[in-house]
Amino acid sequence: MKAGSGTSSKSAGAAQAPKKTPVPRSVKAPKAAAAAAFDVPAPPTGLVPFERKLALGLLHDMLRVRRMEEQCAQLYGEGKIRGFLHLYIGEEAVAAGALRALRPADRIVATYREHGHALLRGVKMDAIMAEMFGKREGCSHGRGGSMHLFDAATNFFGGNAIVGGGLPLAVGLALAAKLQGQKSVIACFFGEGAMAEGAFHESINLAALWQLPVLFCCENNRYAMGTALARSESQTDLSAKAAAYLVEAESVDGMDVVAAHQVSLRGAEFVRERGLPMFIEFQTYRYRAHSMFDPDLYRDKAEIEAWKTRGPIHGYSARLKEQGLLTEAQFLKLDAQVEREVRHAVAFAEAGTWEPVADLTNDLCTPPAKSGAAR
Ligand SMILES: Cc1ncc(C[n+]2csc(CCOP(=O)(O)OP(=O)(O)O)c2C)c(N)n1
Ligand SMILES: [Mg+2]
Repeated sequence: MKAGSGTSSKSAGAAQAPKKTPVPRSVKAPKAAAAAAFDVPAPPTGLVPFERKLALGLLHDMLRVRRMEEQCAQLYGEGKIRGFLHLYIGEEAVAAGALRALRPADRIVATYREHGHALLRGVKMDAIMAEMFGKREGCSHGRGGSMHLFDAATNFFGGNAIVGGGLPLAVGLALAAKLQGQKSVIACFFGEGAMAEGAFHESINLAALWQLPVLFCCENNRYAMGTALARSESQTDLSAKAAAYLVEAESVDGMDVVAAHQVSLRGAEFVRERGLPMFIEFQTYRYRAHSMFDPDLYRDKAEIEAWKTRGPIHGYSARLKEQGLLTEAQFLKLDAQVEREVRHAVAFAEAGTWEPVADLTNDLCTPPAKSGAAR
């Protein structure tokens, strides 16, 4: 895995931001692509076995994440959001399926690709957008930016820029929950690239050894920056890798929100009731580049198009329509409602305030600088 870039939260400055590019509206089914050429499985089909409220709720969740992030990409091009920005576009079914399986007292730990997890956990879109802008009204008071969304009130423990960095935190939270006799689940989201890090092996080993309630949620989007899984790992069966630690492990189609939700319900119940860890591999795909700085030269554009045939939103909408749970008019209404929420969030962020220079040493672990003193 190539290290070194993609970790700093320093603002890059508007001058370095890429030129404004049109953001495609991407929930329509693409034309049939040569999916077979890239070994892309057929799109998920079949009955959506949920009652209508939940079925539409999952669609709403995915749309909120998609539209918010499309807007973020646009704002990045305009220089209003700066620094690093890692979009989750294409992977929404994972966060939507998993987060609806958790309870308010459960705790979530995520990566730098965490905007959707924060939103679906209950962090307000306004507060997320303000954080993206670096404004004081953001959920991390403008100090974190895209990679460090945090909200104690909803038990959302970040946002972590270090690959694998959330895993030991999740194990610590799980140990605390166990020692305090709480029956909560600590859900930790991480990419398949993190499974090459020592932190993964140390964390899953301790969780298994000490019987800690961690739900390990691996979002296998097939690439760690520009490195395809098979180029860096001898064992590409991620469930087998986790199972080596004697942890219950499952792999699931992460482009299918139905499967993602069902496995997450099973996983959360297993962890909560048995007090043991469980590992889930969600097989997914990111449609956008790794980050806004990535020219995305390591994969064929046709591969991306082929994966779009499995798009989690249009595929699921089509299934809902077939079942009579959704009409096109209802879809458009829902989408318009989400658009309004996004517009409100942008206006909120625009109207937000910058932290005054005088406050810059607040919340630091060092004594405040005396004027003129060397630091
Ligand atoms: C410890 C560490 N090494 C390297 C990096 C640089 N880096 C940022 S993201 C990334 C790829 C991680 O891929 P994966 O875990 O699959 O998550 P994805 O980005 O695909 O969601 C790398 C290598 C980092 N942030 N932290
Ligand atoms: Mg990855």
